[in-house]
Amino acid sequence: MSLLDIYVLGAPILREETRPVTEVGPEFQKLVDDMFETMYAAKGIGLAAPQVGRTERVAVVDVEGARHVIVNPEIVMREGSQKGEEGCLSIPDIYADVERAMRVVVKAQDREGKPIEIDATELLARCIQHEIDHLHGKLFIDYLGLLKRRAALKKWEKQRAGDKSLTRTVAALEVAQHHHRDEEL
Ligand code: K2U
Ligand code: ZN
Repeated sequence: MSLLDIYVLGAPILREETRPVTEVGPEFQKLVDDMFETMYAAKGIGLAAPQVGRTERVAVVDVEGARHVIVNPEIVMREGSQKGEEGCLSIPDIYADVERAMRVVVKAQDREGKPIEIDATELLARCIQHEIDHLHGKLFIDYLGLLKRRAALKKWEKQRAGDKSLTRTVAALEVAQHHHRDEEL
């Protein structure tokens, strides 16, 4: 598995529509594995293909251990509302409150292309809505009012301080030290 570069705000790919996934062969499954590894290394709980420069309509999520690969996802039911703080791995260090549906039911395919249905609430619902937005070129800052969005973009430009690169590299996680003392003895 490999760590992929994350595209940041300003990279055109983040604003493009993704293409429906039509085959889930080994190359696709390697992309999914690399997306999970990159998401964990970046300390995210979701990651969508455009964020790593790919146009496939696929995202990965891991919210409190609920791990999902969502291929060609469609929200078929929305219920209630929740307001909560969001960030984005493509817009580091910018946070703002976003209103989302409290509950969503999503029809998608899994990493083998099998149809799945996910009934999610709270943070998992928020994360899935955030990722599906990515698959249609939408970012959480698009939901902010004019003043809040301007403030966020001003902060983003300031912290970029002239850095024009459109990608960021993610530091590999410390390799988990497996303590098998008894087996070593
Ligand atoms: O898609 C992404 O950029 C990863 C997002 C997903 C996300 C955003 C807002 C709320 C839930 C999920 C985040 O950067 S992952 C970082 C994070 C971790 C825990 C809670 C909120 C955000
Ligand atoms: Zn994001």
